[in-house]
Amino acid sequence: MTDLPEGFRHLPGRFSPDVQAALLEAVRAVVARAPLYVPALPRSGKEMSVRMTNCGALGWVTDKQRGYRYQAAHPATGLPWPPIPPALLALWEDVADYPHPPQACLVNFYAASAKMGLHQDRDEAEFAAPVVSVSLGDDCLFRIGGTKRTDPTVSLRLRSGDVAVLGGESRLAFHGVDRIYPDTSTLLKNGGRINLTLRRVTRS
Ligand code: MD3
Ligand code: FE
Repeated sequence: MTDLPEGFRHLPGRFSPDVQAALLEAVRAVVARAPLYVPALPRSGKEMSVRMTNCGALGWVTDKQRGYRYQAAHPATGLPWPPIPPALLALWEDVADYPHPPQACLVNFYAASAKMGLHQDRDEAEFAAPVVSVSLGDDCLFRIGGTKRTDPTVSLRLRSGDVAVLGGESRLAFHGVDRIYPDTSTLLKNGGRINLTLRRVTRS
């Protein structure tokens, strides 16, 4: 039994079902303008199982040729990312304890079989800002460890409406999504899980 890393905060049920439905509509509007795409790992070109898009001034993208990076345009359409929905900017103000607004909001879509391997988020230049995550739809099994890949990990279930704040030591903790629990939420008509992560990318 290991402790959660310092600076990790889990806010279960931070959003009511009504607000979750409103956030989902905002995400659908983002996806209509910035379609989900299939990210690929650098060098190997292996496709990830999670589908992604972004909103905000900058978006996190990855492909075989150019690898992990932030950029201002959608990789397929070449258009700027849509703005971050006001309700998510308000959440950041409420929980981030950081004096500047988020620059990027990564939208991850998980079908029932999708997962995300253990990794660190280190493509940002600013680690003093937390990452703020919102879960919508089916539950997942989330795992978080320490700042070394071999550190012990703890698993917890993230549910629709939960928020997680990854600040302090936890900002550089290894983490991943081991599985989705199908049919655990009725929010998404066809099932699956959406995770939104709000981030600061550049140093202020
Ligand atoms: C811990 N997303 O987008 S959210 C990611 O559920 C990512 O889609 C997962 O890992 C998902 O990079 C996990 C919770 C989360 C987000 C960012 C973190 C945990 C984190 C950054 C540092 C440490
Ligand atoms: Fe991550």
